[in-house]
Amino acid sequence: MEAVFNCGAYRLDLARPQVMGVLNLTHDSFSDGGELLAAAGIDADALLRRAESMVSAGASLLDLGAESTRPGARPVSEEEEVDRIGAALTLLRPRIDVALSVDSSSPAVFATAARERADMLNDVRALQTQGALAAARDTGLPVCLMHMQGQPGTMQDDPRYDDVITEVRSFLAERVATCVAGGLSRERLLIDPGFGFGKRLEHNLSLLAGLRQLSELGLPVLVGMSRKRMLGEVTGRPAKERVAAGVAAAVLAAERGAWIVRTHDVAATVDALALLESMRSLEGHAG
Ligand code: 7PJ
Repeated sequence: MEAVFNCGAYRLDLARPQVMGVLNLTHDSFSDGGELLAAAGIDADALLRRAESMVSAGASLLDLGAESTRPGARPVSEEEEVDRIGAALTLLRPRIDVALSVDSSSPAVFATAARERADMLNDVRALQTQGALAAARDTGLPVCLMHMQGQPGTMQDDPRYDDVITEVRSFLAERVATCVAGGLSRERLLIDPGFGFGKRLEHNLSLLAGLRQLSELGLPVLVGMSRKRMLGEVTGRPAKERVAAGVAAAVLAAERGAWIVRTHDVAATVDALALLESMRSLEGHAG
């Protein structure tokens, strides 16, 4: 029987890794800040072109984010976030035929996302913001719950763990239980260890190596390592030169059971995962 994940208007094949393209509607993202914004808001031409090229490169989801979580980033007001996400969905929804995800922690943004026919919510705060769990539940959409230690502005100051895998897994298990108790069914949930969110290199590498232990929670796993500092620490390269390391990270994660890989570099990631999948099909291996 084919296993599918119901993602808004889309049904995604759980037996094959999926690629999620990142569309940043922020001025100060470290990886591609400001490229999709104009003085008056979103740059519609640039955004549509980027989205279309990610879809033709094989992305099955696109993730729209308007809040920068980078330490030191200018805070974006909820109103600004609602406006940018609303405008982006109004532009993309009729023109882009893949699942559209919204990267936010805000109840008002969740409501806008559902109204503008987004397919998924992606919350780096795992629905811990006041009112977020109920607002997400009411959208009927699936939600990715991510682990973060601390808060974006200060999370990299001094991250500490006794056992990072056990702590991240327990946090996610607790959030899943709370969400299910709050009316979000398990079928709507995904989990993410949150690479780079309150983690040193050694923590990120332990999580990557031990990713299988997160799949044991029985929920689809999403990972995002694309262009992140952990790749810079390993290669010595600046953000835009981390594509090869990011692709390697995507393959290592998918081999360890990750289902969705969130990336800025869709074409290269899709090709690399195609190799993994062709090898697996020869082995008669699934998952
Ligand atoms: C992640 C995210 C991630 C999920 C960002 C960046 C920073 N959402 N949003 N997982 N990272 N679920 O793209 O480098 O790792 S923003």
